[in-house]
Amino acid sequence: MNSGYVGVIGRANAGKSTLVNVLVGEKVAIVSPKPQTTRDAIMGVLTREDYQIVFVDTPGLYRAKNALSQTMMKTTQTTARDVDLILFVHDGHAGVTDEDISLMKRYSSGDIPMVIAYTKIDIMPKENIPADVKKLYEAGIDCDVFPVSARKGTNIKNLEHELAKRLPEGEKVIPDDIVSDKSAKFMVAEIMREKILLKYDKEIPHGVAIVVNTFKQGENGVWDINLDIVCEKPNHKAILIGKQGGALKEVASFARRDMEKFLGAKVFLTTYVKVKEDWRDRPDLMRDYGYDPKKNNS
Ligand SMILES: Nc1nc2c(ncn2[C@@H]2O[C@H](COP(=O)(O)OP(=O)(O)OP(=O)(O)O)[C@@H](O)[C@H]2O)c(=O)[nH]1
Ligand SMILES: [Mg+2]
Repeated sequence: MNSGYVGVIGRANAGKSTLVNVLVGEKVAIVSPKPQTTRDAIMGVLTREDYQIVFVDTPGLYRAKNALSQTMMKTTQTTARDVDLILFVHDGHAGVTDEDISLMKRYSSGDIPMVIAYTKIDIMPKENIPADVKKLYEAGIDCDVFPVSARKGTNIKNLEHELAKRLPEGEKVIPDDIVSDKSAKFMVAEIMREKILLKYDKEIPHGVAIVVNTFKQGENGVWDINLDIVCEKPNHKAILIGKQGGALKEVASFARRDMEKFLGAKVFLTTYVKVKEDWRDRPDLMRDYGYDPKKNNS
């Protein structure tokens, strides 16, 4: 059989996590319309009878403005060096810029083979596709390009087969029943962050970290989850909570519903908003929140 690791790389907001979720057939990574949604390398495993593809979703390429985004970029670079194949995800509906071309060149110039998923074709004129593919080819990018829509499922099966074909021959690297490398506790924190990304604007969601203090299932089957929503400024805290706690109540209720779906049981969720000024530039706090700046120094 063919098996191996596929690093999913591309600009922030390109649609990487959505594509990984669709390929894997389960939600392993959160998704939002805001850039820098994904902060970690997240594994999503697709096991079929005759191949296994281990996708590694990564933080989107973005100009780092603080220690957190620097750490995220390091995570992406480390992943890109340590996979069998790179799946470069490009947002087709955003057109092809010189910056896109230079990023594609950078990732296709090494020893690791690369293919391009040209995604979001459901929201763009189809006639732009051949022109963009030609532009990439003329710019010297010598990779196969697969136009897809993760949202509509267009061409996803074909992409899956093409990726499998390009992986080396070998045994499965991950046991059959494993879909992600992340714990349920991690996913619960991510679900909370996703709802915050969807509800709040500007810097607020980007400055949020989630710390899960309690995560245990009672004898009656109900999960008791207590978490801190850490933000960067007192005025962010006020906005997160909202008038008479209304905003937080709403966002927590959306999060609780998704957590219940994910855990398959009732959830009793309590949330607390805390302020830690500039935590995104403080390595000690970043480490406490799961974004260790030293982790990917290899
Ligand atoms: N119309 C359409 N929208 C899509 C498609 N794929 C992703 N999106 C949307 O694009 C936005 C970004 O998607 P994500 O999957 O979070 O993008 P990402 O590349 O993982 O982003 P980062 O983690 O921030 O780097 C979301 O609003 C998605 O719903 C697609 O095939 N079609
Ligand atoms: Mg993502």
